[in-house]
Amino acid sequence: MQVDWQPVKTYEDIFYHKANGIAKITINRPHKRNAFRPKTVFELYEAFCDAREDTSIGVVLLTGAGPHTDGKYAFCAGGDQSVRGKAGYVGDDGIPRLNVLDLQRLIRSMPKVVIALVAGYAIGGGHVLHLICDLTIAADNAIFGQTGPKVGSFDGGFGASYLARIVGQKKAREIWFLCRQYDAQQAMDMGLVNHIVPINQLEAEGIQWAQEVLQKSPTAIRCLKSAFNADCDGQAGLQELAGNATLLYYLTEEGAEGKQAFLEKRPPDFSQYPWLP
Ligand code: S0N
Repeated sequence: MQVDWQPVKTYEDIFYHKANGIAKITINRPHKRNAFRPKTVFELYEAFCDAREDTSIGVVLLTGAGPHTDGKYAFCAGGDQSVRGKAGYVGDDGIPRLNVLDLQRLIRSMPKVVIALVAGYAIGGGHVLHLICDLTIAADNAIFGQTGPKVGSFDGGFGASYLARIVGQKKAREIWFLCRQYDAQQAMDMGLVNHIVPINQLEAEGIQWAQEVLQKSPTAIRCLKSAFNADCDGQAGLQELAGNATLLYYLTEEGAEGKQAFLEKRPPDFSQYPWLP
């Protein structure tokens, strides 16, 4: 399945396209196995915000450009270690950051379905990025793993606790403590991946899944996503779920009566709305 991707904006570290209700965001640093620097993350954040705000978009595909000139593919190899300073990843402004955490929260909380299309390496912070996505489709050459304890870092947030929710405590500890790499089938067996396809079918499969989602009710999908999140995300998760309840209430005549009465400077009349059991 193919669509006619239209470029949205030109960036330095990513590509950003849209077509048929789908946004496609591609990390474009194949010479670094698509490792992210602060600029990459700022660009990703901007594109994801645009996709969230665009009411014609229901699904975002997140993927990595490739193959590199050496023939190898990567989804993302995590934080760019060559710009890692003493207190975080350092951008052109000289300020150390770990701004990927903002991106993780945006992907998780946006009321659209985000699908990771993983070809090649999803390693370190790149592995956490695919983990955060709602669904993951892997190419048959995909390789998954964490490297933190090997390279002097760790993600104790979603990268640890949400990973454990998905693969279980024992397996999550194995993944982090041993820093092994796992192939697509092993990742599938752990529940990290929804589907595996040959590399040349990865994007078409992603489009197919996106189109299936797009046939469904946007409100049902947004409430379900926030309900899944609420289970793990504490008060922030409840805030998301409750925000959707408020949205639905605004859409009722009962909710509108309160606002209308205030604007008309009269007492509200809720008498026609039953106290349902
Ligand atoms: C991906 C790997 C396994 C691929 O191996 P392969 O195929 O042998 O290729 P290489 O020759 O190693 O790499 C090709 C070129 O790409 C460069 N490169 C690859 N990865 C990175 C990277 N992460 N940073 C910078 N450059 C990278 C290589 O240097 C090489 O370049 P040339 O050709 O010029 O030599 C293998 O590359 C690999 O293991 N990469 C490193 C993976 C890694 O350790 N990533 C960092 C892990 N940590 C994070 O991501 C932390 C960030 C984070 O998200 C976070 C979040 C929340 C809280 C805390 C953190 C945190 O931990 O800080």
